Amino acid sequence: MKLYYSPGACSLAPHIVLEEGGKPYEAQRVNLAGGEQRTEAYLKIHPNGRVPALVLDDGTVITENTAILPYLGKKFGLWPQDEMGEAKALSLIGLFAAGVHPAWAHISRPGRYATDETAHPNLQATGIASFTTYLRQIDGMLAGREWFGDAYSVLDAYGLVFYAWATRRAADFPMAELKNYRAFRDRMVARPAVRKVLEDEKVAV
Ligand SMILES: N[C@@H](CCC(=O)N[C@@H](CS)C(=O)NCC(=O)O)C(=O)O
Repeated sequence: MKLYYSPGACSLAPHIVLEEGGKPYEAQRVNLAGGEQRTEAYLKIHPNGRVPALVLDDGTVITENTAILPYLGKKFGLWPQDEMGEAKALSLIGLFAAGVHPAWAHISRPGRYATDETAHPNLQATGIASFTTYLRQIDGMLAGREWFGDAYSVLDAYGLVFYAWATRRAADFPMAELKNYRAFRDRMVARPAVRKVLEDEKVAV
């Protein structure tokens, strides 16, 4: 399998899962800052010009974390086996992809939401407020728990992405308050596969 990723982007989650899986895979960097995601060649892989994209050995492409993470999780035993566990996992992946990630995008890519640049500071302030609400919600989810689900799973790889993003703009967020999330971060970093990917991508959490 081949993962198209960009260092520190949401593709960090499937990258960690592939590393945890322990099977050979290829990680192909996409230069987002240089606009590689909008080249004709990359748009053939991901028509929306985003990472992650996962290319299977038969050439099939899977895009969207909501599909890639359950796919890899089932392959590598990092996905709940019971019906309710799966429903809860899909619920959290949906929240991460449709709520938390777009809140961040309001901060990091306001141009996606308004061409009028005078609106950007307002979009960013709104993003900071909603991302903060999500950080507190996630911290609450982790109270008294080791992992997001009943066992270590793809949810944890995805959950680490947002902690990493928050640390990039730590002054904007109540990092000191997020004790459960920080303890979760420490448990993640203690895992050799997670450490290896963070080192390979040169991502600080
Ligand atoms: N819903 C998509 C979001 C993918 C996405 O927005 N990826 C960002 C990086 S975190 C990206 O490729 N941005 C490049 C761009 O906007 O040009 C998923 O979860 O897979």
